[in-house]
Amino acid sequence: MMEAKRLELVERIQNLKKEKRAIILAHNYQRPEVQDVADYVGDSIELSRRAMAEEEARIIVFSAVDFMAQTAAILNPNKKVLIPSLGARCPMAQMLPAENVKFWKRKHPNTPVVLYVNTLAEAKAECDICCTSANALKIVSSLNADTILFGPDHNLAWYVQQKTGKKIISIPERGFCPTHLLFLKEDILLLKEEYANATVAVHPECTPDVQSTADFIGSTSQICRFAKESPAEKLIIGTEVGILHRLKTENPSKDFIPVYNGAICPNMKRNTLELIYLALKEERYPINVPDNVADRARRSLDKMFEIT
Ligand code: CIZ
Ligand code: SF4
Repeated sequence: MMEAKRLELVERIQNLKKEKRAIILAHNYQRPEVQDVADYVGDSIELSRRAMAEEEARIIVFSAVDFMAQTAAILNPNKKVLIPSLGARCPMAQMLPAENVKFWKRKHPNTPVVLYVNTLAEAKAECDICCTSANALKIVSSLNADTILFGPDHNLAWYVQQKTGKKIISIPERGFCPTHLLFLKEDILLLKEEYANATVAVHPECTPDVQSTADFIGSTSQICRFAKESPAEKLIIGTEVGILHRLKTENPSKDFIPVYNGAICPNMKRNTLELIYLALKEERYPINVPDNVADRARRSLDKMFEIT
């Protein structure tokens, strides 16, 4: 985008924000110019909690994908939550509709159901407790059961099974993030040769093969914290490349090497500066979760908060 055009849009966005008592929250995977205009950048749960803390705000522009904006709306029933692009929909969340959760529950009665936050509200309403990739181990360990139904990410399920020793039944059998599937173990091994002493940090949505090469496995917020606290000067990063903007901004003296530059989540990138401007101007697109669904989904989220 032309610099003059960008500055003009940023100014209009700032004016509308004041006029409408709005705040902009952007996920770690958002475009750099979107992260720069946001009041906060973080993972979906951090941002939802941030929205809860902003008592004065009337409007929350949640620049992320569908399930994340829904979570923010569920946790902030008295605020208007807007998503800039209706096309920003996470394919992983669509892999486990509520009907399928019910099917698996019938198949394995009396087995607790833990759902990753990457699910739509109707699915969350069907589970016992939610988790994020940052707290999945803690949540699963806290349950008084040896077998757990867990979805929709098969790779995160594998990670949880390895670390907790519990039997994890992955629902659906092979749910995945198309973007994190782009990382290959071979690419990481080559980068490790090229950048001697580099530390490898990857997301648990990566395949077990890729996870096996990593020095650190964690959510986006955990990778950001690790990058700050680790003495490593060079870090090889295996998650969506949007995170590199935040990593470089927060750690200007360190080198961040993406495992693969093409690991772009097209859904996340649908939110642009123009659409954020239009979201504020026209108060579009409001996220509406029916009360009965929101109440049940909130219960699953609250149970997670009680444990973490
Ligand atoms: O909850 C989020 O923000 C997700 C799904 C990604 C992450 O690891 O932070
Ligand atoms: Fe969904 Fe993967 Fe995109 Fe995250 S990066 S929103 S899990 S498709």
